[in-house]
Amino acid sequence: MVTSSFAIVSLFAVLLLHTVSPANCDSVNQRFLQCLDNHSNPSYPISTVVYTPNNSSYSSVLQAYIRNLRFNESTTPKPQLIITALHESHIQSAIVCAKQYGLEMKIRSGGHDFEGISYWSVVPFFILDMFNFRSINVSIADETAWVQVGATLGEVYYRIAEKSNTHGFPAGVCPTVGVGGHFSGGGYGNMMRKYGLTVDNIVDAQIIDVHGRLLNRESMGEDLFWAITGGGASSYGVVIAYKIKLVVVPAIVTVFQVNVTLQQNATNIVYRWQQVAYKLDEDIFIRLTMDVVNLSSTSTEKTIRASFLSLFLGDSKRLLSLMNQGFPELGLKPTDCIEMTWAQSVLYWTGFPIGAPVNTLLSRIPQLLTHIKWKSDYLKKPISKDGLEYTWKKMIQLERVVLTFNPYGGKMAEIPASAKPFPHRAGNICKIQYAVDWKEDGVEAANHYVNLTRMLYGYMTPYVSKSPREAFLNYRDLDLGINHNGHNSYAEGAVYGIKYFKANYNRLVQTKTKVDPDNFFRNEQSIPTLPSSEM
Ligand SMILES: Cc1cc2nc3c(=O)[nH]c(=O)nc-3n(C[C@H](O)[C@H](O)[C@H](O)COP(=O)(O)OP(=O)(O)OC[C@H]3O[C@@H](n4cnc5c(N)ncnc54)[C@H](O)[C@@H]3O)c2cc1C
Ligand SMILES: *[C@@H]1O[C@H](CO)[C@@H](O)[C@H](O)[C@H]1NC(C)=O
Ligand SMILES: *[C@@H]1O[C@H](CO)[C@@H](O)[C@H](O)[C@H]1NC(C)=O
Ligand SMILES: *[C@@H]1O[C@H](CO)[C@@H](O)[C@H](O)[C@H]1NC(C)=O
Ligand SMILES: *[C@@H]1O[C@H](CO)[C@@H](O)[C@H](O)[C@H]1NC(C)=O
Ligand SMILES: *[C@@H]1O[C@H](CO)[C@@H](O)[C@H](O)[C@H]1NC(C)=O
Ligand SMILES: *[C@@H]1O[C@H](CO)[C@@H](O)[C@H](O)[C@H]1NC(C)=O
Ligand SMILES: *[C@@H]1O[C@H](CO)[C@@H](O)[C@H](O)[C@H]1NC(C)=O
Ligand SMILES: *[C@@H]1O[C@H](CO)[C@@H](O)[C@H](O)[C@H]1NC(C)=O
Ligand SMILES: CC(=O)N[C@H]1CO[C@H](CO)[C@@H](O)[C@@H]1O
Repeated sequence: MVTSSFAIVSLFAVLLLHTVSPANCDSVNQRFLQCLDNHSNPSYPISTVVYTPNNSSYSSVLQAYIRNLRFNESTTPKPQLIITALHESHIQSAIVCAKQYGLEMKIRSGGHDFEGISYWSVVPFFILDMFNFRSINVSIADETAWVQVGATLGEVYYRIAEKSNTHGFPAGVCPTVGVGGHFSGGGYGNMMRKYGLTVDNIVDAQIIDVHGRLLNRESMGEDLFWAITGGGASSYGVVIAYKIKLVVVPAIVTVFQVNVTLQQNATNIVYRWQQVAYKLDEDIFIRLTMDVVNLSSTSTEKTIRASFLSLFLGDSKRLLSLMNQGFPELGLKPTDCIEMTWAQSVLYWTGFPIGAPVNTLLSRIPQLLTHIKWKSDYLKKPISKDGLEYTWKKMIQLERVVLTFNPYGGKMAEIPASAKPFPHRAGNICKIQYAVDWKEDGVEAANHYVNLTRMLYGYMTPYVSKSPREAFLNYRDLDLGINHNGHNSYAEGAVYGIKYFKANYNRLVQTKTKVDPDNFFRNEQSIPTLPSSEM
């Protein structure tokens, strides 16, 4: 706590320093632009994709992929320029010139980073925006696909579903999330108990490294391939595309959502969920979300609503029989079960009405665009009924924080913790997430709501993983520690690195030191390099 509040205070100090020196930036900018031109491939002139604050489209290009309005404030530091790369040579020029002028490069694909670190920084920076790299080539014959980083998950799902109703891919549940950050940071979704994480289903990648070389899995080597499948690619290079292995899904899947309040025995059912959800047949995934609601439409008294949202890879008959055996306490009824295709289930899970056309997956308009703060935790032992009741009491006091448990077990528990940088495998009941969103702009509202997640996170301390208190990289959380000047030591990086990666942190640092010894690819929570004496 001491370290993180210090980090936050210092962050704002640095932020103030940098907002008052625009004159200097302009001349850097001119030379930087000239450098880009000098290194531009004449067949693909870079000037057509460079936006400075002078271009009338600069603000709309910047805002197009801001997916957390907490970082859409006038006080949010702005990039000196944005390069909306259309060709690999644009990426190579950006790297060469950023190295030459010491300008920090932020890489943005879908812009869903919870802390917005793909599009703002406390030091002078520019954005390499990858949204134009969005081609997807699906081969049902090979059961693989090449997917560029600027594609969204919804586009990936749609392109698969267009060719086959018995193939799918295990990635996140929100269709507008970008491939670049999601795939490089782990990626989980409602098929993880059957097929593992997104990164467990990636077979190749293309990356541009600090020397501007375009590498594939074979030429980058297994260490780097391992690092960019869960360790966050932004410490290592610019990923262009990933090759994924499709998975088999039934032509008909079943979904349900059952809600119960405290008055409807929620405490007992939630208690039971913790014991069974991670042990059920791996075709069943039941997400548990708890929020605070009014007791009734005529009462202002508060209660907790526990919502059980499920995807089952099979028909409703088999689901009902498995639930009767494994989790009868939920009381699932035939009328709760809805059969549909896998692609339709993606839309159902993200809140679209039943019957929404499948091409809704192609929409890049986020369903929820607001101010957000999320945090994560891991649960290793069931919380006692007393512990649950204490949690409900605290949630009702805070009112706005939504608590979600995503069950692990199944395939997740079979994959070794070192197979990928993501270490949270066997021994976890579920991942916990804390989420709050709000409508009001401004620092005051942000401080108020962000504090709510920190308070609940504090109350949950006795129940969750310890030493380290584990966290999920794709749920980026700057409260866990921050890299002020872009040059963390091994120990400073370990403050957040061990929470995200546990023992895998070491291999990430060693790989980083090998492929980017001068630490060009850096951000607020990047992997540090080792001094040469420690190699
Ligand atoms: C509404 C919402 C729902 C979510 N649901 C899920 C979910 O179901 N499952 C889950 O696992 N996660 C989920 N997430 C988290 C999400 O996976 C991460 O935020 C992810 O990093 C977003 O990827 P992006 O490309 O959209 O983000 P960006 O903000 O573009 O990038 C995130 C990070 O990756 C880096 N990066 C991006 N592209 C590249 C690249 N091409 N090369 C190198 N580095 C790159 C960025 O620099 C940044 O550090 C959700 C997030 C949101 C906001
Ligand atoms: C760009 O190239 C021109 C002509 O070769 C050279 O004079 C200039 O210094 C270069 N500028 C930068 C910023 O690289
Ligand atoms: C922006 O325009 C102003 C005046 O129109 C000019 O002085 C400045 O150099 C331009 N900056 C860039 C980065 O093009
Ligand atoms: C982001 O901020 C700009 C400038 O204040 C505003 O015009 C825009 O509407 C905001 N974006 C969203 C989605 O609210
Ligand atoms: C998909 O195929 C097209 C045409 O061959 C090619 O231009 C594109 O780069 C491919 N995309 C990926 C991600 O491999
Ligand atoms: C509540 O749950 C407990 C434990 O599962 C069960 O024994 C009890 O019968 C349930 N009560 C009601 C009213 O359903
Ligand atoms: C719940 O009650 C509050 C008053 O405490 C009221 O403002 C709010 O609109 C109610 N919410 C719903 C969903 O009815
Ligand atoms: C169940 O709870 C969820 C919140 O988790 C809510 O969105 C949904 O509308 C609820 N469903 C019903 C039928 O009340
Ligand atoms: C949240 O705000 C309250 C009231 O200002 C304060 O006492 C508390 O320390 C804050 N908690 C955290 C975790 O920041
Ligand atoms: C994309 C685009 O139109 N960029 C222009 C922005 O403005 C500079 C000059 O200031 C032009 O060179 C770019 O072509």
